[in-house]
Amino acid sequence: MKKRVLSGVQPSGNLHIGNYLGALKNWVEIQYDYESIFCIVDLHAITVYQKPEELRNNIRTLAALFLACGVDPKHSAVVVQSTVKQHAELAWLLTCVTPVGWLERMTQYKAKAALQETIGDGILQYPVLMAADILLYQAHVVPVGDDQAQHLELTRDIAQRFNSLYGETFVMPETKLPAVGARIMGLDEPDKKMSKSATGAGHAVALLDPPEVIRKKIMRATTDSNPAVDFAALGAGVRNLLTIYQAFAGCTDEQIRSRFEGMRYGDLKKQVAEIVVESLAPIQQRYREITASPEYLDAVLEESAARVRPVAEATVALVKDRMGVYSRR
Ligand code: AQP
Repeated sequence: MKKRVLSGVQPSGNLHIGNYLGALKNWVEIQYDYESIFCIVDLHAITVYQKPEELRNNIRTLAALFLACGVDPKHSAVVVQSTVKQHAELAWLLTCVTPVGWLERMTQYKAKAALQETIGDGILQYPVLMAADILLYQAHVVPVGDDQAQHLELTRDIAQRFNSLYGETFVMPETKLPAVGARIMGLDEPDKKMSKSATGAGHAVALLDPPEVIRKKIMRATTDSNPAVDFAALGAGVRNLLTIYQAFAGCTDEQIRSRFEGMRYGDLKKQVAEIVVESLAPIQQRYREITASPEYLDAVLEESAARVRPVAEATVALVKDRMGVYSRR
């Protein structure tokens, strides 16, 4: 039997090349080696206020983008988290075995909490819900960008704690990071990771940005005061541009060095912009085709949820039974 892979993205804004290189590209490459489940985690998105109409649209856009990037719905399930109610149910059951101190230590919690006037409980519970997503399907492998590595560590801790309290129940999931592109930085602020919720106009290249917008954003990317690429003294901005090129081109460190050593920053940026434009063009074309038939997207989402629901039901039934929570005999 094939092992299971699970990953997800929040419909919290425009999908950017960091999400693509850190997660989606990897999903597409490994999907046939596993039984694959890819989630649109809308219950995670609402841990920070989302305008309802925007959220509704973002969910559909994200589902279409999964398919446009190459997720094959005949093989891989594309699941909207809130349509399989066991995600929320298991999250509560796991909350009850999770020490609050573990959650308060999460760097993403600290960073997000610092931006809010009132800290919603959902922000604290975010990683428990993520643990529930993964453990619900007994996933063996979770391909993510490296900002999520700490949450994966926590998922294993929660699974281990549950297993030691109630007996062997959960599979221990492994984190799978991409070899290149695990952390793409903001184009305007190369010391911060590229993020959907950042507001700077030149921060991120969105997967649906038109070619002229992509070129403009990359040509304006922050570099440093050197005139040309020097591998002995790479600044964060230049390193980020080289990583973006390498991840899209799929070339080795050696090939990158021989192509770009000594190249003026303006020329480097032109080459990065062109490879991003070229790589995103087929995704954008497929996206237009997919969104031309909304019924197709609804059918994929409904069929995917129906396919995974029996696994989710079985896990929750097992967990409730292990914990002694009421279940009909
Ligand atoms: N900058 C990044 N580089 C590489 N991978 C990244 N990922 C996110 N940012 C980068 C990976 O993309 C997947 C989906 O991310 P998410 O939607 O769950 O949320 P996030 O990690 O919090 O990403 P964002 O874009 O920064 O969203 P907001 O601003 O809404 O919080 C994950 O696998 C993540 O690792």
